[in-house]
Amino acid sequence: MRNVLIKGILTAPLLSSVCPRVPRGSSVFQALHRTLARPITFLIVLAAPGLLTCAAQSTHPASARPATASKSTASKSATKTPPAPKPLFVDVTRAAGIDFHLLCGSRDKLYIVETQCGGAAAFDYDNDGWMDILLIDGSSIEDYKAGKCHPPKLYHNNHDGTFTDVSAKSGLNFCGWSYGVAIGDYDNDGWEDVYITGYHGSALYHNNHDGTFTDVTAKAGVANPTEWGTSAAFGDYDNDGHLDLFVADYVDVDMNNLPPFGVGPFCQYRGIPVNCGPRGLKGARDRLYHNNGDGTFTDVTEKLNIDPDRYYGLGVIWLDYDKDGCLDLYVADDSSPSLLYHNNCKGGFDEVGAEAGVAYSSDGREQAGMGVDSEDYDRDGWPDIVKTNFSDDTKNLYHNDHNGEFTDMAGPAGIAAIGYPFLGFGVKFFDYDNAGWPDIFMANGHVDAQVEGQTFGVGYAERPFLFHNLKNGKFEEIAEKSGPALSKKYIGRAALTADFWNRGRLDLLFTNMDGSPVLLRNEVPSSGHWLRIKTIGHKSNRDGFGAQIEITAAGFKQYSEVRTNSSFESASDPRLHFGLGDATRIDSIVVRWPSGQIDRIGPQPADQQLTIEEGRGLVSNSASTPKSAPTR
Ligand SMILES: [Ca+2]
Ligand SMILES: [Ca+2]
Ligand SMILES: [Ca+2]
Repeated sequence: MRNVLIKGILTAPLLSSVCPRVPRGSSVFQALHRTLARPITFLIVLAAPGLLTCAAQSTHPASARPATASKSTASKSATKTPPAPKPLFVDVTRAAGIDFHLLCGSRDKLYIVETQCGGAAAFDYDNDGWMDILLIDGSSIEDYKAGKCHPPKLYHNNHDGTFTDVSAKSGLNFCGWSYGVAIGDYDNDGWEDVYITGYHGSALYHNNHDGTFTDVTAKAGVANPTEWGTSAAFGDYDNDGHLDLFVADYVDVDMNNLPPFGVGPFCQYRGIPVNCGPRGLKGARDRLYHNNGDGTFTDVTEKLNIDPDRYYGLGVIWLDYDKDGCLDLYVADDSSPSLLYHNNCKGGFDEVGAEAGVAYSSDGREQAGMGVDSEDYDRDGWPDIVKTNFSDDTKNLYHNDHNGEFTDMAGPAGIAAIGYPFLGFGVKFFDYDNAGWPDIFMANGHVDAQVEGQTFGVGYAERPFLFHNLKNGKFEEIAEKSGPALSKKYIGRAALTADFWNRGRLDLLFTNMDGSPVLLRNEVPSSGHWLRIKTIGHKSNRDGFGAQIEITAAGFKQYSEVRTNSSFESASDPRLHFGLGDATRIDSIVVRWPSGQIDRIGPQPADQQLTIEEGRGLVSNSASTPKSAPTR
């Protein structure tokens, strides 16, 4: 995460003495990929004279952008003074009964362990058909050492716009320093279970079907005891019907011997003393746990050669980018190459991030990846990837080229320049206006409190982004036009989407460092028609994670994959939501299950939820609320 100037100095000069783009997949590139993984090399390069010029070339063109972008935005808003439009999203956090304060060490963020808190999940823990909310708390160094607990808060959805804190009886009694959350029904009993990541100790909670959970970590063997877990995700990589678990692990630091604030080359940002790392610190190895189907997991990290270079793992998503029916895995790494594990459909993976074009920036630099999500934003039938990065860097919009490779379209799509000075964390594709085209939400917020008040155009608290899909491969960033809630500055971390009130609209929730989360109710005035699909697997995993769904409406196809874990330390509504625009019916639905089973459903009216079971097809449909017809 440390600044791109350091990254530029460290990486760009190595790629070539004249800084051309190194072709992806070239042997030179791959050799550099391997070389760059070793911290010792960074020090050598840093010390080498004459390399700063190249680094400056690499970073300069883009560094000129933020000033231009913000200037033009400012002048536009100053001259136009449009009437205040109706807000698209309204902050209902307090009105909904959410009363939560995220603790994550000191407000000055003196140590790296104080910078990455804030996991959150939307999931239906009691199977009443309404999405509930789980908010993960952090800790402080003092409390952690003293054994003082900061368990998560579970909020039950009351169906009337409010939530009730049911934490006390939930049994979700995590004690330690927690960061992220993954949701999945690991035992296929039809009830969602909870995995909470933590510093040197994560925990799996089994859902007891009565509003309580039991800590089954020890039996399951997923304690992740020596790593600092951040994001995690359930996905069935071997298609045996049991959800496996991937845990992104970040940095290997000793809580009793944390690197002193501001001391050393990796503890500076633009000349300001800040918390140290992750560069200069030992990475923690990501872990993959195979579900044995009997309530236990086997750590297959070493066997399957997962993260051998111990990159700084932060974001993770399971997706089938080549649509071969076997789930692949993409990991956003901080200050190191991001990794794409191609599933060989034989129980193993080949890491192909560099060849596929998703390991580095388009000009060959390591980036500081934070959050990640996937949808088919241009409706060509293939899943694309969005990834957030550190400040002084563009975020990535990786377009799936259908041949195993991706092209970063952030620049042409209009998300690169505006995002440059921002530090992005949680990120979600979601069709907020039900137009039929996925839009993008990004939660922003820096990791260094010391940047606040500086003059170089990077803030600590930052406003989020709402990128509206213009249906032509481009996006328009409209957060400041969408009302006061998205115009404010936050220190954003997790971000998730859910149809919290079963209205056929996707709402938002994101977390805010050292503060309250933000629950945003979707109030888009002219929302399109919609379809929501809940999947129930039988031979496949019960959640249906990994199922590929293609719908056709008004002559257009939309493609999506079932999952809950993505973004940053987050879990979103697992029910697939499709915006339909003006279409009042869906002509066909095709579900390809991880088992290989294909279910086809014929014409259906819009504006309802369908429950589709593997091998049985459509088993129930419900216009979830009688007055849920879209406002036209
Ligand atoms: Ca519920
Ligand atoms: Ca379960
Ligand atoms: Ca499995």
